[in-house]
Parts: sequence; C-alpha cells; structure tokens
Amino acid sequence: MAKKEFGFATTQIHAGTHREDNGALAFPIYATSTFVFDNVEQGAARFAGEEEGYIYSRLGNPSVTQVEEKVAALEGGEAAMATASGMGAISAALWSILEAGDEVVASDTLYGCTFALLNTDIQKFGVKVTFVDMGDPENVKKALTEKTKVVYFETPCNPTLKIVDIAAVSKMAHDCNPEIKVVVDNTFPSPYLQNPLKLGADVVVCSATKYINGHGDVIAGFVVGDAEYIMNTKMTGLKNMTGTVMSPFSAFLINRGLKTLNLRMERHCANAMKVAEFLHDHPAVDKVYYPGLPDFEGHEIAKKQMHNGFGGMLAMELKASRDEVAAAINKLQLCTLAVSLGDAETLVEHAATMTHSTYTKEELAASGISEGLVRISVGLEDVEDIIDDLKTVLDTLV
Ligand code: 3LM
Repeated sequence: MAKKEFGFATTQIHAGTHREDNGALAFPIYATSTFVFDNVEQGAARFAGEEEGYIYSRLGNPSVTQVEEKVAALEGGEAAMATASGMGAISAALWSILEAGDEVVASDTLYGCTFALLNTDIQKFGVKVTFVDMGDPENVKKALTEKTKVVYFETPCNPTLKIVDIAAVSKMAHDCNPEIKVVVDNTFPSPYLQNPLKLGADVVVCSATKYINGHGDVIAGFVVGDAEYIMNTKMTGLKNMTGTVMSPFSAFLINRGLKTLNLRMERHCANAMKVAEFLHDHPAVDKVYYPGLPDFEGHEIAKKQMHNGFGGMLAMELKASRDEVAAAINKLQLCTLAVSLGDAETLVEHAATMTHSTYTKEELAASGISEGLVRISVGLEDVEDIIDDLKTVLDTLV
C-alpha cells in the first residue's frame, strides 16, 4: 500500500495487500507447507536470516503475512504475529517473555482459560502470578515488585465488562520499571473501538475468533507489538514453544471478515446500547453490565479509551434463582445458546458454568462474577427482534 496514512476503513480493506503477478483481487490462499529454494545457498541464506523469503509455513506464509500486516496497521503496532487461536496468542506472548522466578500482576477478571493458564499452568514453571482488581489502578501499584515482568489484563473484562484504565495502569507499571511489558487482551472491543498500544500498553493480544473475523467460522488470534518483540515471539513463543500457527485458510477468512470490521462494530454497538437500555428498565433484571450505560462503573474511563463506541458485549443479573435463570434462557428462540462472541448471531451463555467454569466458587465471588450472570454477545440482527425474544422470556419472570 502507498505510504500515505489512511483512515480505519481504508486500512481494514487495503493494508497488507501485495498484488500478485496474476492480478487476483482477493488475496490467494497459499495452501503449501513448504517453499522451494533455487539452490542450497539460497536455502542456507534464508535460514541464516541473510535473505528475505519464505521457508516453511510454521515460520511464515504469504496469506498469513498479509493479515499480520493488516492487524498491525489497525492496532497501531509495528508488527503482528498470527496464531491458531486466541489462547495460542496469549500463551506464545507470555512464554516468550517469562522465565522461572519472574512475576506477573494480572487482573482478577479474565476469560476462563486465560485465568486457568495464569492461575495454574504457567505457575508450574516457577512463575508467580498475583491477581488484583484492576478497576482501581492503585491495586496494581501495590502488587508490583522488582520481579514483575508482565502486567496482564482485558478491558472490558470477560464477562463482567469491568473497565481497566489502560493509560493509568501502563504508566504505573512503566514508572515502576520501564522494562515491564503491559499486555492487554483487546478481544472485546476490537481495534476499531480501542487501541491499547496508543494508550501506553506494550503488547496487544486477541482472539480473532471473535469480532476480527466476525462470522463464527474460524479459531484464530494475534499478538501485536514492536518489531523486535514480535520477531522474538515468533522465533521462540510461536516457532519453538507452541507451534500454534494460523492456517492460510483461516488467514483468508479473516482477511475477508476484516473488510467490514468498522461497519459490523458500529451495528454491534448500536444494537447493544438498545438492548442494554431495554434490560436496564425491565423489572425482572437486577443489574445490567454495559460500559455505555451512564450509571455503569467505569463508564467515564470507557468513554475516554473506547474511541468509537462501547462494544457489543453485555451481561445481566436477574431477580431469580439460578435454576429459574437457566429455565428462562432455555426458552429463547432467536438468541442462540452458545459460548463465543462477536458473531452476526446474538449469543447467550451462562458464564459461571461455561466460559468461567475454570474459576472455583470462591474465585468467582472474589472477581464479582455472580452465579446468575448471563452474558450476551449482541449480534447484527434487527434489534427489535432481539429485544422481542428477550422480552418474551423475561416477562415470564415478573
Ligand atoms: C468466550 N472466549 O466465549 P480462542 N481472550 C478473550 C476471550 O474471550 C477468549 C480468548 C481470549 C470465549 C470462547 S469458551 C470455550 C469460548 C477475551 C475466548 C481465547 O482461543 O480463540 O478461543 O480465544 O468468552
């Protein structure tokens, strides 16, 4: 693409595009595991890093490079690394920074598998993790030590939508030690709504399974950061430690999905705001978690750092027992009972027994994830139809 800096919509369509010799408009799927060398000298030069060019698709593939360049441009990072899943991105990002004896300060409210990785699996290798409520940045300050290498959080958090002040936490971490990597999971907002790197964070990780792809047909992830960190993470975290590379077919689908990211996010945000307002006023609903509601804790910070809207994710607590909640959501007709998020379809799930079943009862309570919390990924359907479906079910609880 030309050097001029384009707007978001132009970037999501054109960044990373290298027209191939045959002129195909859609970027091809390079379904190949390996690449042919002209001679032994060329192969050796590529392995030695003395000549640019592809070697083997675990180390790089043109279809994958293309979406890496696109996502780096959308997040405002120097470089990106594509992975086979969001968890692949998170684990590769962390494995390549941490070693035994290091410490992580992590948010207490995280996607369930990320929590499991930090709460159990990574600790087997001698890494200490301290979980804090990052709704108050002062808690981060108190937890930092000279051994802290990573500060890790999501914002809005999964599933309570708690907001963490990216600029404040990044400054606190870097004031303590400029070498600390502040790693932010940007899955919920997507790069259209929030760019943590521009707010002081060092690394963005995300599940591209969600809004980035947007069509519920891919599992994928990205890590974005400065060129040196991404090169190191590719060479260690991805190539050697996890091997969780993105397939060329997933890259093709993600490239296609990304071309409409801003349009989809605008509709997700508009629909979610209307659903949140409806739920807020419904007598069966005890509490609505949506950063766009003026009475939501964290609304002012969300307004500051989510520059294009408050996203498509919300959660609610009902004035009903856990069993009544389950019976009610079983009756939904249009809204679909499924985990995951960011798809065209509205998806509803019960966090405590599904996405966050990796938390014990006590850990759920400590993180403010109530047993009755129902999470909704508001889709792209006509919002009146989504609200009608929810109303029919909620009215039975009044
Ligand atoms: C979910 N979340 O329904 P993959 N970071 C965040 C996420 O929400 C997720 C990941 C990383 C859900 C998946 S639960 C079995 C389904 C904030 C995933 C991990 O590896 O691409 O699934 O991303 O909340």
